[in-house]
Amino acid sequence: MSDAETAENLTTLAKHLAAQDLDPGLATVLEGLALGCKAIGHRVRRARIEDVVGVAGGENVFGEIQQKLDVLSDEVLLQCLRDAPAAAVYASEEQDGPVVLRTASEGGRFAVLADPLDGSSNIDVAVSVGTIFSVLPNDKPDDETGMAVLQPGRNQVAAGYVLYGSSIVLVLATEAGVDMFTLDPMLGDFVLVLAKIEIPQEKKIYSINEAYVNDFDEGLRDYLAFVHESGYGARYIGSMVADVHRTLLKGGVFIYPATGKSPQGKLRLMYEGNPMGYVIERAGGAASAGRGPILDRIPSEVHERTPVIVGSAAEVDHVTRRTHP
Ligand code: AHM
Ligand code: MG
Repeated sequence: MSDAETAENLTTLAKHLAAQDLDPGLATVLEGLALGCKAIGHRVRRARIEDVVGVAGGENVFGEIQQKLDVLSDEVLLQCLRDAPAAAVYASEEQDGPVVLRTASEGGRFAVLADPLDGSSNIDVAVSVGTIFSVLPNDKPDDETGMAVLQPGRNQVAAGYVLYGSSIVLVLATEAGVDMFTLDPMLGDFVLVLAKIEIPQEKKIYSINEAYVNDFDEGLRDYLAFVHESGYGARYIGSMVADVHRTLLKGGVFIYPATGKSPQGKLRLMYEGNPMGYVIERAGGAASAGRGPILDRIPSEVHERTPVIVGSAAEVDHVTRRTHP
């Protein structure tokens, strides 16, 4: 079979979006994000090589390169969204505030939020990193301040992430469900590899930075005692996209809790908690901020943080039943 024939038999992201009968404007936004992530993936692959070139300039160059990669990833996404006719607003971890791309009268119908390169410090040791994105409807058509991004995660119309791991994987959640694509380096396209993903309802795996145990509240320490006594396995990569991706496919629970040092948690509600919460909920799992679902949190500012407990419904319940009885 020739390459061309093989390609015809593969479901690319574009083909998949068209088949889903998705809002065409939303499809252009998602395709813009996917294009940006291909470019980011290429840069991630070359990061160390560029670092070697950069070392000639001085000892701190690695740190600067990392920052450059964060900023570069942000710029790439922004550029791709400028070219997506329905993108209204872009907000990210790297921007001070929302960037207005176009108003509703100019066709701007969706707000996009992203963590352009989550876990970027892991690039140093060739550990997986990722891009996380969230898409909300532009519910403030006449507003030019970009405050359309301040909506609860429950309003998301799509969310997902791209994992730059041993392969480049796109997980996309929409109203229709959660699908997984792998970037085929030969075709240069994301191709569908797993449709309608459902997270296992339970699995004895917990994922938390347990080194902070002395900074955890009593309920969480009770939970850790429970898992230690109950035959659980521990997995913690320290790169949220990789930890959540494993949790989605294999089950278990990923926890980044509030701690004494970070009473609101470390992870950002709009760029990390909401999109990952949406993916996990659409796949049949649970996503808690401790006191209630992450997706129900009403944001008061774009960079705010949240505790994150996501994964198999039964495993999330084991945590929240002890931390918030
Ligand atoms: P970043 O946005 O600065 O990259 O930090 C987010 C990362 C997540 O990927 C990961 O889950 C978490 O930080 C790990 O934090 P810790 O080192 O405290 O366990
Ligand atoms: Mg991050």
